[in-house]
Amino acid sequence: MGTAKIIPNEFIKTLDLEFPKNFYSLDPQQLEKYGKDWTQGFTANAGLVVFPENTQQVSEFLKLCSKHKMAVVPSGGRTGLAAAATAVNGEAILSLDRMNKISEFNFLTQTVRVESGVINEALQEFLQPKNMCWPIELASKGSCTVGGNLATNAGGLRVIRYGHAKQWVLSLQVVLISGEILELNGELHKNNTGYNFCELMIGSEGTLAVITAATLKLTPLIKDRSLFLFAVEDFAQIMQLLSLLRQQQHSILGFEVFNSDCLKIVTEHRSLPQPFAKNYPWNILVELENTAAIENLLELIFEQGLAQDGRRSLNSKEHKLFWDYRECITESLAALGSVFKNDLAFPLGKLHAFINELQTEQKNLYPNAKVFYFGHMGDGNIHINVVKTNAEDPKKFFDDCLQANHSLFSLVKKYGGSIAAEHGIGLLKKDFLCYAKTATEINLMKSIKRQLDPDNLLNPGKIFDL
Ligand code: 2HG
Ligand code: ZN
Repeated sequence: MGTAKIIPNEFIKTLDLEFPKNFYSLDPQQLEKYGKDWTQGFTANAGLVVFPENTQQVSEFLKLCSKHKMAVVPSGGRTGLAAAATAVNGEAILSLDRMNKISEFNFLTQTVRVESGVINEALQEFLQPKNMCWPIELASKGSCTVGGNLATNAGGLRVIRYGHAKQWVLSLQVVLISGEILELNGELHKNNTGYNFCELMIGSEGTLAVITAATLKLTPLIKDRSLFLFAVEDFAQIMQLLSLLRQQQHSILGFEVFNSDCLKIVTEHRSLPQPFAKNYPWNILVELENTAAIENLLELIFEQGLAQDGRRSLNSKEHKLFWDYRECITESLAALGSVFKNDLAFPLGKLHAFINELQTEQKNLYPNAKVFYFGHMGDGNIHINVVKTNAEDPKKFFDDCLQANHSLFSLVKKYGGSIAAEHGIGLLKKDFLCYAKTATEINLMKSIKRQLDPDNLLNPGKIFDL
């Protein structure tokens, strides 16, 4: 942990006098815990952490921060992988942990109102008995919060069917750095009245306002679903398989891909059985809606030579096992040692050529490290994790990977890709924003930021430096 910043006495005095007991903590363990997210390579250096219980307290606290020019890092479940929720300069952490109420569920409007500290999985558990869901499903669902999902415009395992978080929001409550509370969009499905501030806030990584509550759109839970696991020799088969499913008008709920190295580390880390008699370079997890229409899908796929092996999950135990192969990749990689994350997106037609070129280049880019390929490839999103076991100097490994980003992102640009598909920019990628946006676009983003946060107090240094 870095050296904690000295918080001005007057600031602390106001907290003691005007805020509830236990509103803040200066405890070094708490500062370490709340000072960073899951991103490796950054050291937590938080000045204090506050735990408001309602929007009014968030507003009062931001007013105080404005007055004292205290920088603030909004903080949800801290599962982010771009260091957008990491404090590196003695900022105040504004944790939304205590704002976790779910209310106003409504069948007529198919919406639910939540405070932003609600854990994603707690929301799904609340909705399940009603046969409804908020279809943003993430491997980190047990820890990530709805507020964090919205601040980062989270994607996850169901984007192929449902899109990103921003598509599932009707209205937002946000607090500006001035303390002003805004209710954005008034729960309207149709509201073409100029610029859409609700959309602007979603994915702004806590740099424009603090999201305190939202009215979320819901969709019926699909119960009639089938899960398949395929093994293929050649990446080309993956896209052919997806194409076949689409030609046959299957409703795809998930299309996840992971290479054999990922499968190996998950089966080892979690002591899981091997799914197939033999290992193949790529594995594909396919979830489809409607069991009746797919009785002979496996036969058809084998007949057309689109997979070397394949299984359909036959019961809930297998269903969980198949998903575990995919969902446990991140934790299994973390257990191996130092991990450097890349989260890239491509037009579907370009993904294969990009992977081919990267596989040829990877030894030069990442000497002495192992590269793991997995992701939501049905929507063009690939997570490329570079791993060094027992790195003697993790900082050097991290810096070398950052340096390699220049070559990697040039390649991403060549294939019309994005350097940040779903994890955002945060601290991790801000120096590479020019690979994603033009100078004009970056300047426009900066002018919006200055307008809403003139003193650069809300999550400063995230996405870009002002
Ligand atoms: C996932 O798809 C997450 O499981 C994490 O986005 C990806 O660990 C990663 O790189
Ligand atoms: Zn992902």
